[in-house]
Amino acid sequence: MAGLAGCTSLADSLPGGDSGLTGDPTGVTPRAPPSGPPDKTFELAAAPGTDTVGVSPSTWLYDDAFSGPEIRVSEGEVVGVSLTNELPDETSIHWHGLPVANAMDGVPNLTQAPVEPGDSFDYRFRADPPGTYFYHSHAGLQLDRGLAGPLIVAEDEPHVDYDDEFVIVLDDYLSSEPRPSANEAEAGSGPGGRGRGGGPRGGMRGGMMNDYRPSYAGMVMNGRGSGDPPVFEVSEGERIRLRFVNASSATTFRVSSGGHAFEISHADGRPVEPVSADSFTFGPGERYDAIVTANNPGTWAIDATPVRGSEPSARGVLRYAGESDDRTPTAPGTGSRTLQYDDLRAVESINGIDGSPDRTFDLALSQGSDGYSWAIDGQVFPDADPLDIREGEHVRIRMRNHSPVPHPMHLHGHFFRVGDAVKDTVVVPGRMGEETIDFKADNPGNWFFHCHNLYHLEAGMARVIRYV
Ligand SMILES: [Cu+2]
Repeated sequence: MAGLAGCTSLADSLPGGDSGLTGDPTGVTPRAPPSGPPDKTFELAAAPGTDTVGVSPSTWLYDDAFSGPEIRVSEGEVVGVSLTNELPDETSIHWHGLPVANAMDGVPNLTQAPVEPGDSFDYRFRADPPGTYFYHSHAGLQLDRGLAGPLIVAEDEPHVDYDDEFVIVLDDYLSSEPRPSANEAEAGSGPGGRGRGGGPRGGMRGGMMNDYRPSYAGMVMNGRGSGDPPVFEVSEGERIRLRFVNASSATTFRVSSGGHAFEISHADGRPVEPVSADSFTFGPGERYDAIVTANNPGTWAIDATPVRGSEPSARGVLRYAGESDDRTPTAPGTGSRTLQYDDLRAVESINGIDGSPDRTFDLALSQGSDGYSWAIDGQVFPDADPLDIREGEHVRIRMRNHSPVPHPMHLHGHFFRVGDAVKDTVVVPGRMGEETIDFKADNPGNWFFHCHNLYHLEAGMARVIRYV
């Protein structure tokens, strides 16, 4: 049996105890989902998969597609998605980055009851603001089985010009069942360990910290390994918008393209002043949109290289019309300009989240004292206090990372300011790295705030942000 500790134990930590689902334990009334018939409807079936790059019996997919089918809607539309659970476990869907009404946020036992095997659930939300998002299961380690897909909310009036676009979903791929890192403490004897290559990197043996990361079978771009890369065909003179999604569970990628610089136009879906970079790195849950100007004919590789893993890069091919399809793509050079958060300037107003905050949390990110759990300010979820805020407040969270590994911290239900950018996921670098986020408390409810490294989340690196 797969461990779903984060799922089954979550309710215990909630205000109101086991019954603390979408109820109203603090007297705060969450926003209602949009009423009336949806402008667009989609159906997604979550089921064990057959159509994958690998041969894993533990791959679970939406509509048997890896990545899941693209959901594309227009800005402002009311979207209905009917999820049918054909899995042997309970599940849910989270609309990562989109500030939906609390009851639609898809965190089992926090914002909804889990969707039981054989059951279905109708999600409804307004597609606003526009941007590059993704959807994924928020139950246990299901994301690492392949339950994720892109969600694109098209702008009415983009702030950058382009002729065509491609969505590029990056993922890490397991050939066996994902296991919680806690099992690593038992010398690989846990369930689901069959057939796994390698082992824990680190662990407490020898005094090393447990920097658990699974041994992935490979990295994929749009569900395809580097031996069979997706091809993005372009014509000379075009400007191409590439929507990059890091849908992985535990991989930070460095992304670059042969022969072309990126003009970064959006961070986590939100428009930024276009800024040029040869490469960018992004952690699990982050997205960047990049414009590429097709002014260098040929066949070029777009490579996404794991920053901390040893797996081969995921690869795509940028091919100009008329180029032979048997030409080997030219790999990226070692460009010098890597995007930094400080390069990002939000196009939108940051009114309400500039100036001094009404409330500040100082949170240390660290390894738990037992050597495998992960803590926020010394507390390991679900044995962790909620962070209480009030509607209308400007809330600041200062994070300091006392561990050597990066933590991609994600806030549900809200965008936040980081530097001069607006995002929903921020990587706090290891070795005393710091990041500060500011957000306006404008979406009442109980919201998850957690590390988007799935194995850190599962090992306790989460809190509930609670409106009181
Ligand atoms: Cu983490």
